[in-house]
Amino acid sequence: MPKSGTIKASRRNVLKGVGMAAVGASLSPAGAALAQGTAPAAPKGPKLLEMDGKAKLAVLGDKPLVAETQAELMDDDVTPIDKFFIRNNGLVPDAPADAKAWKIKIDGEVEKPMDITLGDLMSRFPNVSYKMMLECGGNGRAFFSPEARGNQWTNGGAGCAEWTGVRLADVLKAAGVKPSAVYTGQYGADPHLSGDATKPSISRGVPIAKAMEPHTLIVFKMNGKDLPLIHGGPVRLVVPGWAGSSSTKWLTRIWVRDKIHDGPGMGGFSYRLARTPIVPGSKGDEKDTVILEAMPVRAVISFPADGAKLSSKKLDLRGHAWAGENEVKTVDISTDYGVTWKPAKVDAPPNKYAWQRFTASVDLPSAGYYEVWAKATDAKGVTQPFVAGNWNPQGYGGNPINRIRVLVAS
Ligand SMILES: Nc1nc2c(c(=O)[nH]1)N[C@H]1C(S)=C(S)[C@@H](COP(=O)(O)O)O[C@H]1N2
Ligand SMILES: [Mo]
Repeated sequence: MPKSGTIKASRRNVLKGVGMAAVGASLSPAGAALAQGTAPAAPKGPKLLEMDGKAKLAVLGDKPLVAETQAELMDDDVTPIDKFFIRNNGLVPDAPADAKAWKIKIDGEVEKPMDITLGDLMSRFPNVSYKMMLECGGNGRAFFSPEARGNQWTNGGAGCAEWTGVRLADVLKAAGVKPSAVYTGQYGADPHLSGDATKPSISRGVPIAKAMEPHTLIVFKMNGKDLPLIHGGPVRLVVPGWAGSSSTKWLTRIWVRDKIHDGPGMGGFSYRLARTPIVPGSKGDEKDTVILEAMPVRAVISFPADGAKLSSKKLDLRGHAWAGENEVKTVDISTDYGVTWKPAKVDAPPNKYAWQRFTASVDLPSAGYYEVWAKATDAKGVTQPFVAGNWNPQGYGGNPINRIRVLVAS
């Protein structure tokens, strides 16, 4: 079977010849039932996160901590904090004793550089709330073949929280952006993995136009609660629809640059796509890359779980779809490996950059094994490929059609 969709999630186990059993065991009790009798022993699933205030997310890396949200935990309209994915590049800084005294520096190509406390920021500028996607640039990396370097995200490096903060545009306008401004250079308080606090773990930025977009926020609340430390509290950026790496956590400085920012995470192959398509598995040329900005269109079935055993041939499924800068127009469902498709019902987003609920009722023709596929298409007509294409060394932009496996009981 080609590596694609959810199938690749269990690739290692598939190679060991246990396939379905592995997925069933790792993703759902129902799946375990489905797998009964199909494999000699159910192998271990992914390591599950054990952290106060967090659900048992799938751990992709320990140091730095990286954990993704299983598809069946992506079912809420607004992702609860405990189910929200975690992506650190360095260590987690200490929580400040007084969050309101946390300082953010705005400098560089501005008329009036400032050092503003979080308390002042909250009271000086209008507070706004939006439900918006945050998605790791590497989401979908696990679907690339051959394997691309980095955390093997399936589709769970994404969530839609309600973020409250102030518009970065309002703050930059108060600082007086000079005509020479081109890009932001953003810094956080998290120490580098080596423990060297003077070395940034990552420092990314965005073009001034995206920084000035009214949904780009300096955020201090997540789902109405003080922003948790693990998600960048007390204050972070949220640059919605774009690779999550630009959404700097533990924000300490926005350096307005007169050129494209060159901090750690901006160079090499980091968050870059191949400008000219390269042979999968080849080295590529750093000079022939472009910066990854908006994330691609994606649908994820959140119910039922991959590997579910269904008691009826009638399946009411649901999930979420999103498309970076764009709105999702249609989601289509196939239960015959893409031969025929049926449109799902797609809800409008509550605001720009929120994910959209889709629901569908499908009648499976008989008892037995089926795959259910979901494919989203955005307002510009851009849809998802059957396999992760445009291979690049660090595996960005992998968004093949989502696939789950179900077994209809006889
Ligand atoms: N300071 C800082 N900001 C950061 C990161 C980081 O390691 N340090 N990781 C980035 C990446 S790659 C992503 S995908 C998001 C993840 O945010 P979350 O952990 O709240 O889900 O934060 C971004 N902001
Ligand atoms: Mo990320």
